[in-house]
Amino acid sequence: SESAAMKFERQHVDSDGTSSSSSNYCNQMMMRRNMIQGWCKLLNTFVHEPLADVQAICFQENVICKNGQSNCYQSSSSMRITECQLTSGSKYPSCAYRTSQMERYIIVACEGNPYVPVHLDASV
Ligand code: PAX
Repeated sequence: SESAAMKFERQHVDSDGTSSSSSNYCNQMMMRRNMIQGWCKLLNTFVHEPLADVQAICFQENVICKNGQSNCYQSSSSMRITECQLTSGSKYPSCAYRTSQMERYIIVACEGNPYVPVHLDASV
């Protein structure tokens, strides 16, 4: 079955994705990565950097997570990301997303041994 680390990679890492020039990127990726399952996820971030660079964030600046836990880390460099925001009025299973490219520091929660990202907390 899928580990938490594998689920994070499926939902949040698209290293080869060109910083998504297509306005259809999110509609395609949310489907292709099996994220339209029972409901429309409101917000999802894809990171367009090498997996090793995303995994390395677990050893960068320790910050408090939104839920108060202390296992969050902020990237020391800004990263190329695409944010997928559910458009108002879209109804499952027709989840429609707005695609926005940006350059942000990302904050991930890490767990396990090896210590790897399992949750994307925010981009700042
Ligand atoms: P998740 O379900 O929140 O977390 P996501 O990141 O894809 O998934 P399982 O066993 O799967 O339930 N975990 C933690 N979660 C939160 N905080 C800490 N510190 C933590 N440590 C471990 C995946 C797993 O990580 C575990 C948690 O128990 C889960 O284990 O975000 C809602 C979703 O939107 C995404 C990120 C979330 O999905 P919210 O609003 O609750 O923070 N998302 C959110 C995003 O992609 N981009 C964004 O900018 C924001 C704000």
